Amino acid sequence: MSCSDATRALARGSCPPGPVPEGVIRIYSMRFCPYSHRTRLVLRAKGIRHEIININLRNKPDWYYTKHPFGQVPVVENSSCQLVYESAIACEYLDDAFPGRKLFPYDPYERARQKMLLELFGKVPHLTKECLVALRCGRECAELKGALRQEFCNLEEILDYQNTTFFGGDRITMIDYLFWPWFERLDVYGIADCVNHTPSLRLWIAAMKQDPIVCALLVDKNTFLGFLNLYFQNNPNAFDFGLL
Ligand SMILES: N[C@@H](CCC(=O)N[C@@H](CS)C(=O)NCC(=O)O)C(=O)O
Repeated sequence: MSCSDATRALARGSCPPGPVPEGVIRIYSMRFCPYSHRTRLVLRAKGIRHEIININLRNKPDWYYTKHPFGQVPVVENSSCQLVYESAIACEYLDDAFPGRKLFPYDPYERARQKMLLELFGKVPHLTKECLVALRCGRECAELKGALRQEFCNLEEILDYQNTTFFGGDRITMIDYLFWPWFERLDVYGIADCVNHTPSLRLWIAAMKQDPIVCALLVDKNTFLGFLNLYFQNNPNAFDFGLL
């Protein structure tokens, strides 16, 4: 069993993996996917024994559609063949189903509040992706960046109002891990200046970078850029960039 993500992505024509061993959780993932990143952060934070199966999203194995109706990652599978998809739902499932540090608060109001924050965050994934695509295609993206800055201002207001380091209080909780993957990517996507006017959010980013779980999954910038270069050339080997 490996919890390293440095495995080649399975593509069309590959054999489906066997059953998930007892006591292990499997995640179908992609090394550079922010949604999978969320779920891998939670697996690590909770110390859950897991194996990672990477999927080639440009050349998906046919069998993968038996794991997810649209063939998206991440999907979590347990040894009873139960499948959970949608990253935020998979993260909540892992938090509920496994012992150890609880990432969502017990308090019903605080838990509801984290879910409201997740809704507030809702436009960020799409906007960051749109900015990336516009920049990579040489298109004007001032308007998109303006919209993203506005979303960041909303998050900044929350931090300022709460006067806490993290979104759930003074320690890292689920909501921070659910947000983090998009902030880790701002630099490689070429849009780090979108947080220039949100100092509290920048402090949060700095605090997140101190977290050992976040550090363990940080992707080296050149590897990420190498992936993006191949991805935007529609090269199906993009997903294995940086592997020997
Ligand atoms: N809402 C989903 C989004 C997952 C998603 O969009 N994953 C992307 C990779 S980053 C994917 O699987 N893309 C392949 C496809 O849509 O065919 C979640 O939160 O899990």
